[in-house]
Amino acid sequence: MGSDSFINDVIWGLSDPQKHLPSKYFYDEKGSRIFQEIMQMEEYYLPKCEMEILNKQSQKIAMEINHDEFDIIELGAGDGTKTLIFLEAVMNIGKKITYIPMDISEEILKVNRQHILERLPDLSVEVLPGDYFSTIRAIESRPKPRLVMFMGSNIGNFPGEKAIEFIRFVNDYLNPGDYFLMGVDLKKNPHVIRAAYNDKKGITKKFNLNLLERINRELQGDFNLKAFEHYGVYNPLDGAALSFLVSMEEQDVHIADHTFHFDQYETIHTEVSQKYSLKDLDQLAIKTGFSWDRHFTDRMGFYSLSLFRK
Ligand code: AVI
Repeated sequence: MGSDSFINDVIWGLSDPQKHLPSKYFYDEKGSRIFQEIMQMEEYYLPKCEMEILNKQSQKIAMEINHDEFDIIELGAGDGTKTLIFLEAVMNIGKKITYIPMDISEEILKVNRQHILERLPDLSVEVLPGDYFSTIRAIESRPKPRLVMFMGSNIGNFPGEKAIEFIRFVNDYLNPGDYFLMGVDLKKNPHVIRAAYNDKKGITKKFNLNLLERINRELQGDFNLKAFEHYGVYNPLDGAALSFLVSMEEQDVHIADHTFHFDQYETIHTEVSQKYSLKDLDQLAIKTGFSWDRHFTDRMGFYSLSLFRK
């Protein structure tokens, strides 16, 4: 089923007058490895900022949650390294919690569980593997109040109105008095944002090009990777960092039974990484059905952990 929708999405995206490919396909095994490299990059400030907020303000965030006992559901939890800091802070102020990490990868959830329990052996952890658009349904039958977490600035990869749709979708699974905590990259000096998506070592370029490589590998495409350049741009007018692959020559590319023509300098749009201001986030909270919000930022004001209450 997976590769079926991959081929359909690729054919659909490359048939559009402005060619595009969905960024979710970056993350095959190789792409996930390159993403780990991105997370270590000097220019890519996002993980460092999120970590700083978690280290310094987890207790403050935890104190805002008006429940003594609740479930913590994390969407796209990964290995839980960062969340551990938050969970520990919540437990340290005497709250009773169950942690429910959701992730597409069953493997990573095993690592997550082991990791968390080594440090917090008394915590109840119930992993839920699968696509969180489906696994989130499981929380409906749980009677306790809940906090849903969505970290890592992943909300930024939902283009335009899709971010609103997604948060509304999460909101539908919450009851009044439940919370949503989201990691968000903030609008800032445009040079800083631009550099984060145009690193000197070319790791982001490798990440972007891997999408074409993946099409070659899995869909028997014949992209000539040397004929494409990475182009990352940040537009301060709307706060969108956009990534493109630029065809440096006129060429035809074949995938399955299809031929796609590229003019010289024609682009494929591969990703949006939306940046928000704190005012944008207040608006977002209102638009998505929340009645209260608070922002916890790092000392540079680059990044926010934003807490919304329904
Ligand atoms: C996963 N996501 C939040 C990253 C971002 O910043 O949009 C993906 C990424 N793309 C290029 N560098 C990092």
